[in-house]
Amino acid sequence: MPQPLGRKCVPAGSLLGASAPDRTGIVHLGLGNFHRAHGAVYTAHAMAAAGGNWGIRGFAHSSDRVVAAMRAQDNLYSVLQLTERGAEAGVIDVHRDIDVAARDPAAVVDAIADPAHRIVTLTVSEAGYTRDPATGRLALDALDVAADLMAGSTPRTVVGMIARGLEKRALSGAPFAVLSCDNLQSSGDVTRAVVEEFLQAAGVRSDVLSFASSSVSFPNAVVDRIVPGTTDEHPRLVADLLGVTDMCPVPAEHFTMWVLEDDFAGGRPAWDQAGARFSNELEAYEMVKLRLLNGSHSLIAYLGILSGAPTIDVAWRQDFVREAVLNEISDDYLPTFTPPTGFDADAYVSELDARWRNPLIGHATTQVGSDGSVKLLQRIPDAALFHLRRGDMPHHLALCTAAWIACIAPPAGFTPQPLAECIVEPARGRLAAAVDGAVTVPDHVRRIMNGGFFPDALTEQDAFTTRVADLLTLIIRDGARAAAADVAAS
Ligand code: CS2
Repeated sequence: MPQPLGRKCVPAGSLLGASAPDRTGIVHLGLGNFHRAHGAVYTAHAMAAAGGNWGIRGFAHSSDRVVAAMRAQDNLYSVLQLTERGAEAGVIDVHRDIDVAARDPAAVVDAIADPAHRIVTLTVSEAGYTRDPATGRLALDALDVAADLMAGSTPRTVVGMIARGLEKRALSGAPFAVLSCDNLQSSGDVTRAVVEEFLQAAGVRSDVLSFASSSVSFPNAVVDRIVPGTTDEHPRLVADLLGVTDMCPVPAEHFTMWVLEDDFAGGRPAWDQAGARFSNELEAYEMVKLRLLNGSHSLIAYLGILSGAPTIDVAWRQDFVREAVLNEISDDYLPTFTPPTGFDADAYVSELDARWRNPLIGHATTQVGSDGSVKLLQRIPDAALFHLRRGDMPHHLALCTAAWIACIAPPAGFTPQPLAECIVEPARGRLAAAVDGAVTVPDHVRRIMNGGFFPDALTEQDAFTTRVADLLTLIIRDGARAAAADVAAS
């Protein structure tokens, strides 16, 4: 019988990097699988290389599942690397206190205010930044943001917690960095903007605002590692590989990448000695990652869901999906940006091919397809506008938008594959309200495009809306494959 993983039972040679000291230096919000297979692993390796008091004070957003499982294992867990050559597992030991933010948001505020903590890292997903899709600014009208802005309230939103923590920390004046590890363009700049908008709307004292601008840094960063959800199979694999029972292992691919701006007001772990890259070409790396990987991922996911493919590798192995995605990369994405120095597009795309086809990952198309209303904002509008403003039509970006609508807000009379119901989409209700009473597919699409779900600059482009409506009509009438064929012939 395998023993439960815990401080007394760490299989010899299985520790990845170093154990963190008891003192915590990082507050992390979002204890999901991505953080546990990405930032936490870099931090463990950085401490093995160069030491430092960089234990992590972690907060899950609202679910107790991971926190309860990790606590029962002295905050340890394993990362299960799934490659085509087989699986490997290693143990991570960098989290010290862990909690659920929703249960005690004041504890998050206090942790951020504590001068011992010098970095706040975030994996809160695109939705966690509470931005208005039409303007990109903090959604001041959203109920949860408005509630957080009330004087004396305990903040519940991520932005509210960071802002109130920063306000309290201004008393000590201890500098720190807020590092977004989510798939956002200009992630640091965006995070600074929403936090400062919150502080201004909350009417904080001017010394808090000057503390924010002089002593708090918000480095931009690009993160990359495909990390699916944990299934019952993963603890079994860990038991086989390490001989211990781990109730919350994290499966992940072998590939991992982190590119950051070196702008940490309170210091940082030696992440560079753990494989992270510090670069001044952040925007170029962002374009590569958010467009070529994430943008393509969305198209694979929605075409996959519409054709009944449960996982990315199954979707990707369909010729019509591969053809659409490869053309999306070459025609719609690559022309829109200047890549980083030395970037080799062919090599990057063949690496993507190997990553997406890995059958052991089992990355659910519905996981990638979830939260499309916030994810697509990073993946479609700017690239689409690049072409539309030149009078060209980005057909594959229109296809991705149409496929998303077909899955999430299908016109009356069309029922997508049952998989579509497993997509988590916070805007589902608002989308349904927007299309209520639409009589034709073009009307349906127009109501979504003009309904505040996309930036105004894109919704002004009638030709794009028309192309999305045409493709949605084809999806409904003849299926996703036929719509992709129409795009291929355009
Ligand atoms: C995916 C990402 O779910 C999604 O939207 O595109 O989570 C993707 O797997 C990661 O960004 C890879 O680094």
